[in-house]
Amino acid sequence: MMVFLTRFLLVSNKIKGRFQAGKNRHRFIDQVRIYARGGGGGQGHPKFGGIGGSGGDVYVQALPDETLKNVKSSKREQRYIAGPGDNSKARILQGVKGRDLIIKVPPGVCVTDDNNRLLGDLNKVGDKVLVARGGEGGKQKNEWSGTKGTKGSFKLILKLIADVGFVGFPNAGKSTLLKAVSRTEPKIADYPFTTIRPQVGIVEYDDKRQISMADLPGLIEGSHQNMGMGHRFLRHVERTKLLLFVVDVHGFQLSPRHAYRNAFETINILNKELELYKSELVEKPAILALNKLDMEGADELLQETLEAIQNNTETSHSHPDMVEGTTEENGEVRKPISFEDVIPISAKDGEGLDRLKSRVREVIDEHYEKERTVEEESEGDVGRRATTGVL
Ligand SMILES: Nc1nc2c(ncn2[C@@H]2O[C@H](COP(=O)(O)OP(=O)(O)OP(=O)(O)O)[C@@H](O)[C@H]2O)c(=O)[nH]1
Ligand SMILES: [Mg+2]
Repeated sequence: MMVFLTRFLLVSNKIKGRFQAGKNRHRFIDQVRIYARGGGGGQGHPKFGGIGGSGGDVYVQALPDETLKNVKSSKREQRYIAGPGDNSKARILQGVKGRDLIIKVPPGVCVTDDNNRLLGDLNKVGDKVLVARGGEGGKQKNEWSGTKGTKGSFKLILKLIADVGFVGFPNAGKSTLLKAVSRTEPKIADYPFTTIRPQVGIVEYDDKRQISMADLPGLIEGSHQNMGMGHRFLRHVERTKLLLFVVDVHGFQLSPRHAYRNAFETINILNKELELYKSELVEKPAILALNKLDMEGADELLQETLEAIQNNTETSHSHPDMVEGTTEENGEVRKPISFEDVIPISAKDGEGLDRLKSRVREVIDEHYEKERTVEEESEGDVGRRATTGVL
């Protein structure tokens, strides 16, 4: 009894610790608020018609090897103010422009204003967006006194860019899988919330083709409402092209106080969490990996899970209205994800991983193929229209 109790206390302390770690100490910064103001314009020189220098601008630019941590200071809102334009002087009639400021961020950051209006997506190194414009230099039009720069508060939000995003409950084996298929060394342990920040690994195929995969902290029931590690990590799957569900075929129980969920229930809960967070997420191509097949009794559980998935797909196909009509209160999803494939694996032993890797690649390639066709078609339209115009 003592042994059991101590074990229980240890486990629950670890869970508690994880929650807190996520909140405070090792914070992975993926959102920062900043204040930016363009420099003021310099004074003009009415006597000689000299024009003041314009104020410097503030840009946010994606550059390699940057993190949002570099942007964040201890202050609640970091201030970025560009340099003022020089006044026009008798010797130098055209005032020199104020110094521009560049806020350096990693690629994958989107910039919004205070009302969450998107100003720009900085997807590639070099992409930049203007957030505050410098004031005009003094000239006749403004009675020779420079104008103020624009100002405002902005949010810099990091969304990881990876081809594949791992979605799963804690302890399902997501990090073990990432380690098995890439050269990354994520932390792996037998308790929930081992992973507290997203990590991207590169999977290289025999022909050197590379696909990036993001291991994310485990989701739990209520993640969309910011439970557990919260939905702040869910946004990282928004930009992935494929969702890889990693599910322990034995199901999951967060702690003795929480309900046990079998693998099929786990899949539905994940489905629901994604749908409630953003319904488009369930439209993304998805593959289901049922993990830990090396353990005893796993085969039977696998059969049960496969049957449950099969029945569910059939029901939703034959009674689409019924499924659409089910409410979220009774715990059912409105739109069951249709998986491109369901693959039994053992992330630990490597069983099934080759098949998983090649299916992932096929689905991603299909995705790129479709994107290309769509692009070509729309370019074709432009081309045709242009020709018609000439005729
Ligand atoms: N037997 C067996 N154990 C596995 C397998 N995959 C993972 N495990 C074990 O399951 C536990 C959890 O694995 P992780 O890879 O840390 O799980 P995770 O999904 O990343 O968990 P969080 O980071 O907490 O969300 C570890 O003890 C792993 O060794 C598997 O295929 N078979
Ligand atoms: Mg992990």
